[in-house]
Amino acid sequence: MSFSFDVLGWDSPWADSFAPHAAGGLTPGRVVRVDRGQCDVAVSGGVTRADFSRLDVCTGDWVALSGLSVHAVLPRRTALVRASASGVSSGQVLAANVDVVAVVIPCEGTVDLGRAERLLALAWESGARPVVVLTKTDACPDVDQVRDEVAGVAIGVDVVATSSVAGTGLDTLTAELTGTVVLVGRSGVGKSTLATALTGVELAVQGVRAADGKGRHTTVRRELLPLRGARGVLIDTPGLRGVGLFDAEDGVARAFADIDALAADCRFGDCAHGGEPGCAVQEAIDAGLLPARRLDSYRKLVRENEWAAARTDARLRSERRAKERSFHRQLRNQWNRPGSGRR
Ligand SMILES: Nc1nc2c(ncn2[C@@H]2O[C@H](COP(=O)(O)OP(=O)(O)O)[C@@H](O)[C@H]2O)c(=O)[nH]1
Ligand SMILES: [Mg+2]
Ligand SMILES: [Zn+2]
Repeated sequence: MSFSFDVLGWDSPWADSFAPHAAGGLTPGRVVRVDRGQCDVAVSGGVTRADFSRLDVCTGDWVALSGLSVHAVLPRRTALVRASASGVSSGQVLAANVDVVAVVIPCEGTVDLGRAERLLALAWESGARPVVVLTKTDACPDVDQVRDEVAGVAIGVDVVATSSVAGTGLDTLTAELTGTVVLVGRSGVGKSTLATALTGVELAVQGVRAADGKGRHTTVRRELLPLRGARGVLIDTPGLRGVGLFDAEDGVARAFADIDALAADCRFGDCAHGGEPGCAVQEAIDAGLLPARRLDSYRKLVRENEWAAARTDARLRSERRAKERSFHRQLRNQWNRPGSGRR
């Protein structure tokens, strides 16, 4: 597969950002796939495999190549980040330099609104524009009802109903997608099927588990592919089971802009909307203007975010302490070394 730099989103700000590397004789490229310690980089004229030891490289990054290794990662414009499962004091970057985050929600069973809210907070926090994609509408008896329900939690976000099987809604969706698009959502919601419809590239789609007990095909890597019609590129992601928020205060505020607006009228500036007097948010619930479920969801995400922040602070503090200790030890050893003049 080959990508044009225009389709990949190369523009004059990227060229400026790359200029010092160009002066050093390095080559620009965009990471289209990451494996253990190696990545595929789209360069002018094709895709090359490169090493990237000791660098934090993610699908979507623009990099400077020196031969067959990544020498530097250009500063990211946007990044989709979740709290890393390992508990280190950093987030895990799921995709870099994304313009549109498509939150994928299937029209089947009861819609998990809390999950939609969480993914929207993550999407807003990335700095990219969120859009909600409803999938599998062919299997849904009342798409309008689902759309209304989801629209109620997707403030300021377009909701597009699609069926990859029936081929409906795909033109409307395509019109929404420009630049670098990433699909996020739980495993099985139809991301890879949709990605195949939007790119024309056959992707691993989950099959029904075969009778012989063979494993299902699932997406295991984040992979960047050109969208049909040369309008941009798409990143398909493996299903996200856990999507912890990491440093996502602004994202939560954007995702809950309705509550944020109400909160401006609470009597106390630091109102937690948990029964304080003069709480405009509680009043809105009592008046039937805001679902209590949505406030619960908001408070849960705020608490989670605060907890993650506190944990990060604690970890950073202990990392700093460990560094200080080792520094003191080093000093001590230096002083105690024979010939240091102080024995
Ligand atoms: N009825 C219906 N099923 C779909 C549609 N899109 C995907 N599926 C099915 O949903 C399952 C999961 O799809 P997949 O694309 O692998 O989901 P992913 O895990 O999010 O990448 C597969 O069995 C698909 O055939 C659709 O538009 N309609
Ligand atoms: Mg998949
Ligand atoms: Zn309040």
